[in-house]
Amino acid sequence: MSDANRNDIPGAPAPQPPSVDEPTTPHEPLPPKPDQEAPEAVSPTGKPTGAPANARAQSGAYLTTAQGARLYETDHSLKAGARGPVLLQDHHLREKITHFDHERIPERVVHARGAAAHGVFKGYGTAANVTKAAFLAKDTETPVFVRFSTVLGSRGSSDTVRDTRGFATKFYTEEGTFDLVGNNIPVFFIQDAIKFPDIIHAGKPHPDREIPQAQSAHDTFWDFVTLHTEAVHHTLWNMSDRGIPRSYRMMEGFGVHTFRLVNSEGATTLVKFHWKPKLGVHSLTWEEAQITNGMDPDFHRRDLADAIEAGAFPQWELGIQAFPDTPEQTFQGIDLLDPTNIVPEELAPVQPVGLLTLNANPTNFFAETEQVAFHPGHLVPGIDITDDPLLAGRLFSYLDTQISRLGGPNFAQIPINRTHAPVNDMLRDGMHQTAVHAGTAPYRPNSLDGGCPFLAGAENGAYVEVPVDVPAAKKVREAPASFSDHFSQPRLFWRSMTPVEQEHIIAAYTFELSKCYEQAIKERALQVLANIDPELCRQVATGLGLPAPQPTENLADPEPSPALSQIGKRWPVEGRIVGIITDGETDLDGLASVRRSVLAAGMVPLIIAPTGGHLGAGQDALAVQRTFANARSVEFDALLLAGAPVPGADAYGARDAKAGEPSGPGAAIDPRVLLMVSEAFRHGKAIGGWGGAETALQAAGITDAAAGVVLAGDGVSVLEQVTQLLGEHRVWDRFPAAV
Ligand code: HDD
Repeated sequence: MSDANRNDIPGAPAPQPPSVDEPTTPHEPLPPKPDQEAPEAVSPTGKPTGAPANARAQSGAYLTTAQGARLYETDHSLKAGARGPVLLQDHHLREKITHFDHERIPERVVHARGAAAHGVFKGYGTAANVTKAAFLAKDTETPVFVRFSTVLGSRGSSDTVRDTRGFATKFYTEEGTFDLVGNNIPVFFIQDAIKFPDIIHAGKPHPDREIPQAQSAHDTFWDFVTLHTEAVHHTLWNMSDRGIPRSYRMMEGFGVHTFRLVNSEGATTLVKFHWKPKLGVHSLTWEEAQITNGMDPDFHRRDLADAIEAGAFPQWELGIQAFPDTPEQTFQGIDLLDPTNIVPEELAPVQPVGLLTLNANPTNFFAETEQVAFHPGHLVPGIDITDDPLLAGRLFSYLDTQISRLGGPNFAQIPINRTHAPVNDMLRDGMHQTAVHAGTAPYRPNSLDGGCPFLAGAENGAYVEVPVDVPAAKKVREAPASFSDHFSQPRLFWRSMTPVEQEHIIAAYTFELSKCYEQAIKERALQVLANIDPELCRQVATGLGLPAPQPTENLADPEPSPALSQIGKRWPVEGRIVGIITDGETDLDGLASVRRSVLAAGMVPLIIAPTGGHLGAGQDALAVQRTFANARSVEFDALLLAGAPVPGADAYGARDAKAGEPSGPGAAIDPRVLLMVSEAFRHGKAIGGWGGAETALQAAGITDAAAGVVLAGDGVSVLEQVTQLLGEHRVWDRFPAAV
């Protein structure tokens, strides 16, 4: 268009004189225009992050197309007449359906099912002697995003399956993002990443029928873990109560590998990372887990989100076990490069270095929980890797899988994955590029973009390799001899369990192996168990109806590690769920004061009544949260039976008895109440009652003298004792039990 023509257009800008600068003159890169900036993360708490307003996905009050054109209707396709054919020219219809057709992305190849939360990590500054990583070395706060997951199940599978749980933390530090991609079990199935596809193929559903979902109780899993005896230790942890956590809030987390920390003097220390939950480590019983799979497949996801929403923010202390960085990379004979090993805490105490608090739920599951991408190779200055061969393969796998899962190499620009440190990389273009890179010289050195970006120098840079000696060696495909002890650590774990925990392990092996069809696999599994402990083997063999083989290994005699047991301590009760069963005759004043006391103890009271609605009327009316129809014992950590006003009177639905039904005390008590009470009793839960509550207990076959059953005149004193019992998680005296 000529200048003469442009001037013809009303309002067109006047022509500018040509630039006097040569286009090749070096200059600082121009900042991107505001409307070209990549979207910023929006604070989960709704607080401004400094992100430009145009970064929000939704703005304006009107429904629009993706191009911002306002729509006047969205429920009817454009047609030639109300009964006529739909017209192809309907852009809104095509855009809406096309976008919907592409809403799904591939789920993670492992850890597909998860739940996440935002939070903050407060470094105590106590790690300064071992690392220069500022978020650990300084008394400072770092934003975090944590995703918990199961490993084997697909995205829609149940939460409470027997499996390892992922515990992945993204620290948005000022020095770049550090990801600690760990599990709730401190050891791994395999010692070399080259076997990872194999163990996962074995654990995932069978390729012909795609069953069973999210289970290890099938032939291929047990085939693999009995043929690869390095898997024995991790499998034993999975068969223990650690495989069925009560809540994500009540799990430990482990970095698993040994990492190398570097301090400001350049001195190095080998460490293992541990997350210790403030609420203690607690598990479901196997029967609870199975019932929960049906009653509430989202149990763990809901539990985490509800607790955070209620302000019961879960917390974990981060700790490290520190070992001298010797050329052997062993500690008291334990090979630190073997990820099937733990170092007992009694030998190397876990030293606290910071506190994690999860305080905000994600705003959008897909944008955050689904699209977050962790990587064990995301390191900051002061944290380095070791030569653990399992870790080496991971360093390759995560970026690789994410390119496929997140549709190209630019997923670091997705809001949840964006570092909080300034980014000036030389990575350019590619699918889903949302940044508008300025400048002309994405290479170094350059003389065009003012020489920018500059290098940090070894002092401040990340990925400054510690110059450790690599012994002169031949290329081989083999493991060191020290990797071949597969039984002494499992034996250590077994011997560190209390009798109740051992009972659960025996039941778990018996259940899982009974689901295998191949006799040879069961027999091989029994041989493995004999090499852990003959009594464990004998009891599982009895359950399977098979002979118990003799050990083929020399059984080690390790010192037990009491720190591995979950039982015997007292823990805070915050966030515990207390179910209160009522009926139409419950004394409402007493009920209200018990409810207040539950809340005052930081727990969650849920009133269960025959029908929904309210108990009482007016200002003092109490909302019913669960009914006999939708409640099940597994939802509650403790059960209270709010007594009938007249002691001894039939209660809990008794008045609904139909003619012809058996009579007598408790005979007509609603069977759903009896089921709730008897399950809670069987699962070792504290049960309290007052007033006429004993009627229901007796009808459920429970005597008031039974362990963990509290009966008293008023609800508040019952609750006090029940709260004491809850501090120990379960009434362990009721075990070994039928579950
Ligand atoms: Fe892995 C995901 C933890 C070994 C390959 N892994 C993944 C997640 C966790 C772990 C928590 C989910 C992260 C999230 O929430 O998005 N993985 C571990 C631990 C391991 C381990 C603690 C051993 C110590 N993993 C491991 C090996 C390989 C992988 C040996 C491959 C050689 N892991 C992957 C993966 C995943 C993954 C395929 C799937 C989705 C993803 O990475 O982003 O790359």
